[in-house]
Amino acid sequence: GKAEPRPKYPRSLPSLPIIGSLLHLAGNPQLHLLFHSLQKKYGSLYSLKMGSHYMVVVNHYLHAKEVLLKKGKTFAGRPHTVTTDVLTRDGKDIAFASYSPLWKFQRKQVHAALSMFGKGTLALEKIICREAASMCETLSTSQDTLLDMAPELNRAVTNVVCSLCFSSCYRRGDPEFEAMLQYSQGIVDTVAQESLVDIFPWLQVFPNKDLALLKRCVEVRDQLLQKQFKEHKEALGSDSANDLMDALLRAQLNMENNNSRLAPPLELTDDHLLMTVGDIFGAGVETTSTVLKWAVLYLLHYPEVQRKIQEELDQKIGFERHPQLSDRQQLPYLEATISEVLRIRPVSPLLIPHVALTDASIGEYTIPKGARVIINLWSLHHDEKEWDKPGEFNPGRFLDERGNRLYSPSPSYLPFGAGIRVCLGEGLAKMELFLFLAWILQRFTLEAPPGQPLPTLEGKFGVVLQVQPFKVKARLRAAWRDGV
Ligand code: HEM
Ligand code: PLO
Repeated sequence: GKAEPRPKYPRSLPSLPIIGSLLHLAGNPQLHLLFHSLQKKYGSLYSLKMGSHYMVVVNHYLHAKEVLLKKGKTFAGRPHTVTTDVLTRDGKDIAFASYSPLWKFQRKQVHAALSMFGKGTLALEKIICREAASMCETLSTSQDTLLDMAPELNRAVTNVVCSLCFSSCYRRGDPEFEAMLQYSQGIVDTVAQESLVDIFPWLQVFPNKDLALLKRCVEVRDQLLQKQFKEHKEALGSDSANDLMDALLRAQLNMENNNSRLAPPLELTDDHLLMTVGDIFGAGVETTSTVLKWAVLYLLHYPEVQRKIQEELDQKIGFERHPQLSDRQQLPYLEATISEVLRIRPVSPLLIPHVALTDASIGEYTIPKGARVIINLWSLHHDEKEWDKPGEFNPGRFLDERGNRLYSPSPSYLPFGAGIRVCLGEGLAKMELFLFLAWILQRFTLEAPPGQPLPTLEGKFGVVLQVQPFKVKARLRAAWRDGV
């Protein structure tokens, strides 16, 4: 017969020490930027082979969509790594678990619970507004002083997911909340970093003290989860499920009863249940609070954007009532600003690595089974062919000439990923971002500390693209000053 055409593999980086030195130059390795810039030399799709791990880096939206959408199931695997295995008890969660029937079941349960407690009802809107009100109170008491908004933003979003997961919330200064802030920061600082070691093992950038810190933080988190688990299990009634923990406990019970009909049987163990809640809790807090911090920082850099949002708020809502979700349609400029923040500083600049579950291809290139596929969202969102001056913060690109909202001005925009691994919290996150920002900006004008250079817009690469700490002055706007 005819000879098979020879497989064509993505171009591979020949001289790894070059990257090593680039990383050293960068000091703090900003992998998304490095992978973005390597396109100049190696094209938009290239590979790195290090030790036993073959990795492919995707920088173009056509390839990204092929991986996530067209061949989503083929590329739905996740790698095991040392740190994520510590965090998730060897991948018993959703985000860091590879594709399996049980993973599918976990996703489905969470999806159902989130829509049940979320968009269908007004309950979630009420919770978010309660937290927005409390945050605005705190901001007005520390008016005109320089304030790090991070803990306040963090408490607000924490309480939203706390309500959702456990029907509980924290007051200011609650020691358990302080402990939570600490462990979560510890996890963000250490988890998924060793993937660097996988790529550049000679760098030894992952010292053991980081692993020890991660283990300590995970232990604190696990105690907190365990306590909620126990309380919910004891209180579980026969009819109503009040939160995600209840919903999963109920699913676990149903499963035990119905398993005889399922072949092969699935088992949602206590570990799976806890790690699933841990995922939603962790994702719920760290992603949304990070975006809020980026939004505030960009408003300091672009006061004219802040002014425009406030004009829109004043016109469409005024000062007699609070913003609500049904105002979203009426506030396209605020919505466009949120979209632009998610473009210019994607929370998850390299997504979570995908793994090819079978031999596959991307474009004309052969991808072997087991390859790790990194989607560089940063490259998609900063592609000069798709975005006019991608480095510039310009909410206007998400509006048409009449000021109407453009949902996606370019196909090269995927802040929440796509396909079977798409973010589970997109709806929730968008509600929170809209309401928190609308509440804050209706009442306050945010200003940078006077007489100092503006805080840096440079992110810190990690499992989320973090904002470096900065302070703001929240000034009560004129209409609110005479006591409302
Ligand atoms: C996964 C973005 C908020 C839960 C992801 C992924 C991205 C993302 C890019 C990875 C997709 C992939 O690997 O292909 C965001 C952004 C958020 C946000 C930009 C905020 C603006 C949330 C919230 C929750 C959440 C609030 C929880 C309620 C998850 C989960 C996954 C995920 C569970 C893993 C899905 C899987 O692997 O199957 N998110 N997310 N996210 N997100 Fe979000
Ligand atoms: C954040 C710190 C928490 O303590 C644990 C945690 C759980 C789920 C992770 C989240 C962290 C970071 C953001 C992640 C999320 C799952 C999906 C989300 C990775 C590590 C994104 C943006 O992909």
